[in-house]
Amino acid sequence: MATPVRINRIGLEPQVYKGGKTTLCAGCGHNAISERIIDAMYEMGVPPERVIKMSGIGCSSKSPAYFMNRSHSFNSVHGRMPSVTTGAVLANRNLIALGVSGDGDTASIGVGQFVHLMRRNLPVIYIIEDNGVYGLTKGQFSATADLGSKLKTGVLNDLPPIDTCEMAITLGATFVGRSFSGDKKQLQAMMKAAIAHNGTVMLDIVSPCVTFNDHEGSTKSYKYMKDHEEPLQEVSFVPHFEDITVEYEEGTTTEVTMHDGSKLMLRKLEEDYDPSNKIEAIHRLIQSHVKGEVLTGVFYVNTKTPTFLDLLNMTDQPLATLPESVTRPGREVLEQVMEELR
Ligand SMILES: Cc1ncc(C[n+]2csc(CCOP(=O)(O)OP(=O)(O)O)c2C)c(N)n1
Ligand code: SF4
Ligand SMILES: [Mg+2]
Repeated sequence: MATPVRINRIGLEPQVYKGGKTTLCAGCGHNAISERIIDAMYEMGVPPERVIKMSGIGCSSKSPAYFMNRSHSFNSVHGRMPSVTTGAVLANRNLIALGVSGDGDTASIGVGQFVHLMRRNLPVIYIIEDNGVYGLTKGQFSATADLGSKLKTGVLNDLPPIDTCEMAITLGATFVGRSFSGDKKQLQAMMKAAIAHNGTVMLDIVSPCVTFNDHEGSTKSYKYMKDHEEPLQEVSFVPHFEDITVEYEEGTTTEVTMHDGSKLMLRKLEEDYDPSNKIEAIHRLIQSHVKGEVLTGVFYVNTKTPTFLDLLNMTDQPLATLPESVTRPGREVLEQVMEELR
């Protein structure tokens, strides 16, 4: 008997969400992240044609070629993905923007663009595939490399790192978390919640570079992450279209209702943590650096802040599909404007 074909809620097979064959190194964390994106998009039943895959330059920025072949894709200039994505989303608000960047692409050359994207609450899922090095240009330290981290050549990093999650929370991103490419369960749940969020999602995903930064002395290696990852919560996600009741002991779980009615369940592991409290989020991140831990989980969620599209009072119909008669002022209007300026 033939095996029944698995389809999602919009009738698509998992195969449809796949991309081209990866050309990244075998074992690169970025490949595992692509797999989680494929699974999350399939499980959430996202129409691939509505997704725009945006990226900059780097091994990480190449990875959109390895998932969701049927989606739109744009490989921008190094560090410039945020502005190109902003333009695309403003032109067509029906698109689901998924930006994939690297730690170099985001925290070095692209840091100015990153900062301004984070303060706008544009609906976008911004992923940093964070390996602490410039993988594509042969493993120089990036600005997220930890103080004292060692290169394969023995060179020590003598600068403190930029914590992109701290920055994103401070600046105004409304869904911020950190995960690890090797933590399948946590990453998968966070990715699905990211798809359900309406606003700026910033996920920093530690993603070891097996070729240049996976040795003893590196703080972005698989071994280091296995030894130092400190999950803040157990993250589960119940999509709005699945009628599942999750039973937890009273007081042990924080439930966040996402924009589409999905539920994000954050099961407390050690103490009370309120993901709507910005100050607490920053405090825990700073504390984790002092303790030498890599804190993972959902640090901050805010489903109330208006998005950039609301702020600009954009029309419900995407600008890109409005007829010229509506978007272009006629001669009379132009003459009136000229008259007013006289
Ligand atoms: C304007 C510009 N400057 C420098 C480069 C060289 N360059 C290419 S990729 C890269 C860094 C990539 O690092 P990261 O974003 O961390 O990606 P990874 O390869 O580690 O995934 C650099 C400096 C470039 N392509 N363009
Ligand atoms: S060089 Fe590093 S980041 Fe680039 S594909 Fe290889 S393992 Fe991945
Ligand atoms: Mg990198």
